[in-house]
Amino acid sequence: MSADPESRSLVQQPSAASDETAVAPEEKLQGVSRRGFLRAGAGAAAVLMTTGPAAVLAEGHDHTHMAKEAPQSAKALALRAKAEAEWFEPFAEPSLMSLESTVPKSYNATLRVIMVPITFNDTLGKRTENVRTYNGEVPGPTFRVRAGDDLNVKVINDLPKNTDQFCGDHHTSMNNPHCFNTTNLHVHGLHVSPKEPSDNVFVEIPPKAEDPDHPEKGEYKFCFQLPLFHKPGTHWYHAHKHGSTAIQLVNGMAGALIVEDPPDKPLVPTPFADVVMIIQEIVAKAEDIYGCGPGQVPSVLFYVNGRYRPTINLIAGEMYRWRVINATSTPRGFTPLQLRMGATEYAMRLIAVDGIYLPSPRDEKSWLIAPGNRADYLVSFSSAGSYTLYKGAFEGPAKEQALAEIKVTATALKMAMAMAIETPPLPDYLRPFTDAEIKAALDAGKTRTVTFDVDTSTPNCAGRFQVNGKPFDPNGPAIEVNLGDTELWTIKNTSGASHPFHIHVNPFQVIDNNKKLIPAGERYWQDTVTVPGGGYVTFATRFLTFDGPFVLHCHILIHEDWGMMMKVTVKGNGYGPCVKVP
Ligand SMILES: [Cu+2]
Repeated sequence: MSADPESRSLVQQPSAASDETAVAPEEKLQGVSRRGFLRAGAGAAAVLMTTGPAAVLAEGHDHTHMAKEAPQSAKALALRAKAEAEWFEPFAEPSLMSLESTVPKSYNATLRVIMVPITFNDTLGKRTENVRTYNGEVPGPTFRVRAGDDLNVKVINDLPKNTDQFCGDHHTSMNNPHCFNTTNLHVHGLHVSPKEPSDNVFVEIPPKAEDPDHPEKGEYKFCFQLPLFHKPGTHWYHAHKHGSTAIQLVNGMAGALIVEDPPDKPLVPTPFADVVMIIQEIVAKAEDIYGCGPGQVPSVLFYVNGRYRPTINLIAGEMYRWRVINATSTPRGFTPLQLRMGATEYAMRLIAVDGIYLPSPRDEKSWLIAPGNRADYLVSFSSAGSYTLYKGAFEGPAKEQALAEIKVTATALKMAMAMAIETPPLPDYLRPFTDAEIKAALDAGKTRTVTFDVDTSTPNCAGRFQVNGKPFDPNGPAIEVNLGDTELWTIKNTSGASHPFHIHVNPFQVIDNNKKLIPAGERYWQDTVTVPGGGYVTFATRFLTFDGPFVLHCHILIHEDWGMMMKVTVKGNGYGPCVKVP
């Protein structure tokens, strides 16, 4: 959405002071200045926009179409009012994680994994189901940290004992979903060491209840030391224990992990509010997520921050940063994100993908956010109105669904903002690939092909989902690369449907998306890319900073649990876990 081209005033008006707005003072949290955020209910956090340089307004998008909307019939309005009364809740952000600090830039936090009853109110009716959560919340609380921070997270597994049939039989059960109450923690998008006790997804934390004499086995203390040069951005954390990843995610075990912009190089202009929006499907029972084959899984609804079609209240003329995280785990979760009023689609200004700023913002009416992906937008509405944020239809079971209602109110005080967007510069390790670097990698034979395969000859789904023709084997051969190398990888998808490829630790830039060459100026960084059925994606990547083993996998996490994952080992002398990286 763009501001009204007629309004070129850059004069700062006082914050629109409606009943729904409160100016939150700069909040001092453990010695680190942190901004206020949108809070439960309709409250809007407020940081007054700073006066930016005078700027030419961006092209307007379809706002003239608003006048063409046909008035809704009285019956339609009555039905909508009834639906709103029954389901629609106010928007709420996830809670903010409490970070305790004894030393500057070193924080301690606790994630307690517990089964709690959560009540859902949606088209399936009002019901209460027991789900696995972090700290009893769906989604989990939001972490906000900065480059150079040392984040220590203690995970306490207070889930009940494992009772599922394949738990405890590692030999035959590796790619059968198993041990639904054993967990671990992955920091998706962070450039940190993959070695224990950092971002190692081979860690297994059993429920404390399994060994009452040794409750310490049910606790694990992770440390995530962010390099001083770490990129800012929207990242996330979630459980990643092979065999239970998908069930724990669809229960709700995911949360935002925001690396804030450097204070000396902020996003300009400063958004009025900085809002986390986590898209989740919520399914309580394992049998409802791991049903093998069409028709064996129930239809699923999608939620934003644990709420069904929440209503987001915004003020016309203000600019909002939306940090959208796709935390879904099934083929239904592909989300082309769209903003509409009636049948009219509006472009939203995309500024970052997978947490990393784009070389220049782009206006997108429909942007595919696959399971695992993030997308950051700047949105500003020029006038009052009601809009709907949609998860558009994708392939097969990925049906269209309204995700949130957006109500924009105008105030007499607030003029639409003209703005030139300046994003913080990327750190050197994310400099774009030059043709020379790509050619050098080609000449040195630093190319590799990875295939995602679905072997339909298997009797059930366990082991059917494969990488390079084999289901996941943690003890099998790994893809080995050298620290410091640039490589060109082609990910081929031999199946008939799309799969989102994800790799840990280092992001990549796609240079060829299924025969569409991406020019240097349009490339951007990502850690998850959708590989179309029968197609391929070629990307360039650098293995930097950290050595050790990690994984690549399909981010449709039921596929990962069924075997679509492979180990990657970076050889060399990189920084170890929990070590300051200058
Ligand atoms: Cu997949």
